[in-house]
Amino acid sequence: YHSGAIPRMGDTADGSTVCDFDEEEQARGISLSLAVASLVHNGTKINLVDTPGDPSFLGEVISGVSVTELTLILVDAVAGAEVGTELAWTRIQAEGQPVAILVNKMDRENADWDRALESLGEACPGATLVPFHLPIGQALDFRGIVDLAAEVAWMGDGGQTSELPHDLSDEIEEARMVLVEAAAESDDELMEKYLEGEDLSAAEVKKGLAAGVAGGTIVPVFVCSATAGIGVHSLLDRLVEVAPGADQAELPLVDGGQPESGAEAPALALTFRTIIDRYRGRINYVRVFSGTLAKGGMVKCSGSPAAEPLVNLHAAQGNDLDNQDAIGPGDIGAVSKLTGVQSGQALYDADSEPDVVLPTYPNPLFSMAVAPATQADSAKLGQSLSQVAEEDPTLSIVNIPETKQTVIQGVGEIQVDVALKRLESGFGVGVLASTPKVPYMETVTRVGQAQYRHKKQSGGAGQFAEVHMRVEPLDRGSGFEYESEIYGGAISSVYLPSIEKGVKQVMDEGVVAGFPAVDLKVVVFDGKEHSVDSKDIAFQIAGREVFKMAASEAGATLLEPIYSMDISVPEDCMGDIMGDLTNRRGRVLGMEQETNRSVVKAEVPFAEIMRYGTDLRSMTQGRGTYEIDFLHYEEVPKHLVAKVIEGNKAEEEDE
Ligand SMILES: Nc1nc2c(ncn2[C@@H]2O[C@H](COP(=O)(O)OP(=O)(O)O)[C@@H](O)[C@H]2O)c(=O)[nH]1
Ligand SMILES: [Mg+2]
Repeated sequence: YHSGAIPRMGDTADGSTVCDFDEEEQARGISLSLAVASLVHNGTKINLVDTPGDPSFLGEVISGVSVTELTLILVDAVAGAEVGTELAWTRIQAEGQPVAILVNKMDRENADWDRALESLGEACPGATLVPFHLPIGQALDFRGIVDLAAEVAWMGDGGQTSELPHDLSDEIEEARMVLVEAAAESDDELMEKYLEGEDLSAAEVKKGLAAGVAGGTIVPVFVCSATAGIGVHSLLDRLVEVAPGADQAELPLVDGGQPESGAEAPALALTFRTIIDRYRGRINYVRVFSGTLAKGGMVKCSGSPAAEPLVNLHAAQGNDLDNQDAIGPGDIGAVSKLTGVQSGQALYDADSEPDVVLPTYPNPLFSMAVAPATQADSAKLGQSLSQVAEEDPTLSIVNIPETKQTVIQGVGEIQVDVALKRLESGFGVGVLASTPKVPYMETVTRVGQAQYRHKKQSGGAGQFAEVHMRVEPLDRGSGFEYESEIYGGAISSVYLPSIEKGVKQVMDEGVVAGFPAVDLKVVVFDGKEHSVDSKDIAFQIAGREVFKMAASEAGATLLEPIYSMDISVPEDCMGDIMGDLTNRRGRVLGMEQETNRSVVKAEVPFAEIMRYGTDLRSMTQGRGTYEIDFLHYEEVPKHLVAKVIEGNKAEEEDE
């Protein structure tokens, strides 16, 4: 608004802001997905990608970082740096992107610049925080700002600079020295000049600051009141000067090279947000890295091999799309009606085949089992679920064969909750959501054998089959093997597949607690048949029964999935985390120190970490993060098997 890009300042209170246009966002009053807006300042176009703050939406932050040159972290001047600030800083650091910080809401009662700066120092370890602004007055008395690089003051929301306030001259001089020194330190030549006592010119200071910001050695701190419009103009002035330009953006190739750059190079873009709109169809937001996406051109996408024409290109301002003919290098826009293109994929000229490094999203941490609320919902559920998931690279829908459940997986609870709400509001599908079952499997632990005779002679045609069977354990991941050791024709070979069929039926249903059996070998070593009464069905039944008995003799038990975990917490939480991991039957493999955080590596049964996010939040006041990755299956400890069987029985009775 202050840049003139939109005629009226939106308000979250009435849902009129540009970037929170979704119904659910307006209802909750928070951003739930990333949004795009742009403005032109001093002849430079600035594309803004606004991301949600809740940790559930980490995927949106990763998408945003992948298409921008700098991250601006906003901090409330009253609260100072919060848990989210620290998490954002750590994350963006890891992504290797330049950061600037904006202390906003300086007009609010109890806003405090010094306190905010101090808290930022703690939340952003390792950051060289360099104030680019000083506030003039604060809280209810906040009247303007000093722009230290330009050495001017801006009073109120006026569009005019004014002289530096005399009563702040000491503070200004001190802060200016820090700024100039930071500029000098970013450039050897400037440093030499500075050490020789020479004054740096305005252009030199600017050059040094830009180098420091791009290299991540300077984290500029600005102050403003967005609603009152104080400090905004100067913030844009400085960003245009010191933020890396779009021409500095890099989209590296897998082989370590760089794609050709410039407007004439083959088009190469990254998609970073997909919306499937009821009226407008599929919309993909894209950032062009090199070349030009032009209307009528043919493009391919890293996710699907077929070339498609670019039919509709748009400039995007929040939810509003304006048609345009091309999106040039460095710019952000939207493409509609591309089938099969999702966020986090490369979009490129159909004649080229660049193998670019795509953003990597975290593995799912939170999941819910979903089932249709009614028969009518059941028909629509599958398709609407996959549409909801297609909009978000960190949401996925999986059918878990072990539990026969459909599960929606994401990063956090709010994210999954919002997705389920969308099913109701956007697609009119009612769903029942529940905590998913653990996908246990079953196996045997030793060699066991049994024999079974199936005989039916009452009325009509009789049935006869006798099978002697041995069951042996196999290595994890081997699956199922079936063999015959019948010599001399005790059972005709035509009946061997019948027995196998019977065995497989039981393996699907399990013999311990209803989970599929794996990693075992079945050997038929003897049996009997009858010339008239033996038939396929008789051997299937005998196969089923003898397998149940032999598997039980072979010490049938449960297998559970084990995940590797990387848990990052503030040092002072380590004790609690380690104790808690022990309670969860976790094996701690190691511990690493990263600045003021500790990273624990452990292997933990999935059953124990299904809601780890909630517990970690309370153990660390929200300051912990974790990642998980499926490792393998292991036997459930003997003393817990009965508990799982009980639990599963109870659930089945409920259903
Ligand atoms: N007093 C004051 N309120 C502000 C300022 N900037 C934003 N707000 C209010 O803070 C609330 C949250 O703003 P929003 O832009 O949704 O923040 P987000 O959660 O970071 O996206 C809204 O009610 C805004 O009106 C400011 O500079 N001063
Ligand atoms: Mg927002």
